[in-house]
Amino acid sequence: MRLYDYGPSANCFKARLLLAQLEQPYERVPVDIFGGDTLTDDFAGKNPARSTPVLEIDDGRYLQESNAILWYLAEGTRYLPEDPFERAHVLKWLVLEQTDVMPGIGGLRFRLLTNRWRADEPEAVRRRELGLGALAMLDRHLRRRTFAVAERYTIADVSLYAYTHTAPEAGFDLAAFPSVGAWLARVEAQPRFVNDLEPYPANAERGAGSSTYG
Ligand SMILES: N[C@@H](CCC(=O)N[C@@H](CS)C(=O)NCC(=O)O)C(=O)O
Repeated sequence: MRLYDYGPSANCFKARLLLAQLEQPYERVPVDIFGGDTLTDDFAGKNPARSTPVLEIDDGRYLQESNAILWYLAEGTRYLPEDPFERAHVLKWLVLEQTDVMPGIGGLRFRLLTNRWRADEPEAVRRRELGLGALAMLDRHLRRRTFAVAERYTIADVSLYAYTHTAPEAGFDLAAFPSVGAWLARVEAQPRFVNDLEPYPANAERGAGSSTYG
């Protein structure tokens, strides 16, 4: 198994975290997004959307999209429930992670940290509203729950954790969301938890590299 992977991407970190918790051996293939690696025809052959992560399974087939990768890896393990209703709830959170958490927290954080946006420009303000809404939704949900679904740690938590824990770097104050803070600590206490998310390198700065982000 191979993971085409960018160290500072929390979408990639989701896959790395679950692979570590599953104790699944794999080869990590670094993709330098801002060095132009996702712009090549070779990479488009692996993922037409030109994004990381991409999982290559042992028969040579490719799987794209972080949450689809989590689902595939977790199937048949304790990290994905068997009950159809609980599975549907896991799927619900994987969808909300992509529609609200990733753009509202992760996308904002990336553009602020790499000087693509100022915090007061309209698109940053819009994303901040989305992120605040996502944190409020999670906080309400976690007020009386241990984990996102079925009162146990699942890939819904892996996925939601990835960008939620970076919220302070996007300017959010997690003290306003105490249930989220307590849940982040519960995730971090899980067996074989590892946070290997890397900082953005110099070539990720606006104008410094060559990528789909300009
Ligand atoms: N929906 C995708 C988003 C993946 C994504 O945006 N990946 C970024 C890094 S966080 C990427 O590889 N971008 C490279 C590019 O667009 O050139 C997923 O969850 O896997």
